[in-house]
Amino acid sequence: MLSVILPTFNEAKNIATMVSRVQNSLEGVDHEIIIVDDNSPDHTWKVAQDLAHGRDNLHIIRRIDKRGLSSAVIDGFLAAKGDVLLVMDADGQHDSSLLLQLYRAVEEGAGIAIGSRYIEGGSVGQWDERRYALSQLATKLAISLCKVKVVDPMSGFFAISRDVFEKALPKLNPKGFKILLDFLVHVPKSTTVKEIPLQFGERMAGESKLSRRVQIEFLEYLYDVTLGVWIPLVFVKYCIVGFLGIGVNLIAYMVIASLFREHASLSVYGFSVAVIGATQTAIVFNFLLNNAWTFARARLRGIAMIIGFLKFEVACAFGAIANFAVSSYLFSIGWTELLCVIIGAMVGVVWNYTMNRLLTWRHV
Ligand SMILES: Nc1nc2c(ncn2[C@@H]2O[C@H](COP(=O)(O)OP(=O)(O)OP(=O)(O)O)[C@@H](O)[C@H]2O)c(=O)[nH]1
Ligand SMILES: [Mg+2]
Repeated sequence: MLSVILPTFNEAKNIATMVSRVQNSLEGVDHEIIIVDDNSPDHTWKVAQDLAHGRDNLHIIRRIDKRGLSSAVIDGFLAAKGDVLLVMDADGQHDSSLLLQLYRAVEEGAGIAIGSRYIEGGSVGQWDERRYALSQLATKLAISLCKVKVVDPMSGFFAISRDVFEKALPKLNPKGFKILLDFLVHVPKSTTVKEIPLQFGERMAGESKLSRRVQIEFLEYLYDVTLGVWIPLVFVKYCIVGFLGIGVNLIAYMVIASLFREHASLSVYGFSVAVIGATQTAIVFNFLLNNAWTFARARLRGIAMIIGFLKFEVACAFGAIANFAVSSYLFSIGWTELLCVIIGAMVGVVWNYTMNRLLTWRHV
């Protein structure tokens, strides 16, 4: 049996045409269609639910707390009954006459069958030069990561056997748009891939969701499956923010200290106020940037943000204590001064990063 997954976000005007195209192309073939909609503001889910009345091979999954193409496809696959799982865009860009060929290719032994825009006979349609160049670059980077030989690892139109899906499932990283790439990075090396030429068409109605954010998510994905295996991206971001925080601390110190300076000399009181003021400024800066960027997925708002800030202060204070304890211990046993300071700072960073992940931004 074939399960066709149609991920949708604001495709209300296209979904009825898509369902009938799929059904016409699969006449006589045992199949089901699963629409996975992320609670679209244009009520695609409602249009789809109305279409599902009286059809027992059309199912709708409406997700209210999740957003993202890759994770939508995985949720669709998880709900599917078929032994072959297929995904297709719901905007009309994928030629439904290939459905049967992709299905048959997997039935005849391929682990994955891809509608490929870059093999002979395929095309990307009417892209401007910039999008074509970006896609070429992304494709080259992607190919270098794949376990198997493939020409178009970034296609959104492919079929996969249940067996191969199950094997890759525990390792998947459903970030962003590129679900096929994620499979090709995680399938067993022995998986056979068949590519069938696809002429990428024009979107019917509505707008593309391929935003800049999706492109950044792609870069993040590349990091996650390479260096990120050893050092998680959030930790790298946290360190970058911390590094910028040192600059903010320094500038804030100079500004506040200048207010207390009289004839080029600074009292102990003035120095203390400047240090405390600068530290607090840096803590606020770090918190805001971490909340907006490092932990964007678990971003805190309103009251939760204020409570989160207090937790962040506590975590930073503990980080400072850990820093102090380790560096002064190393110094007391005779280590060189600079090494003590560096190791102490590193322990402090890892300590408050861990505390903040556990306490402040728990749902990353
Ligand atoms: N469930 C779900 N579906 C999505 C999401 N983003 C995109 N989609 C669907 O995924 C398919 C592909 O999205 P498009 O915006 O057409 O992306 P694209 O085809 O790569 O880019 P264009 O060529 O610019 O259209 C469409 O059916 C979208 O409705 C999402 O966050 N959640
Ligand atoms: Mg599209």
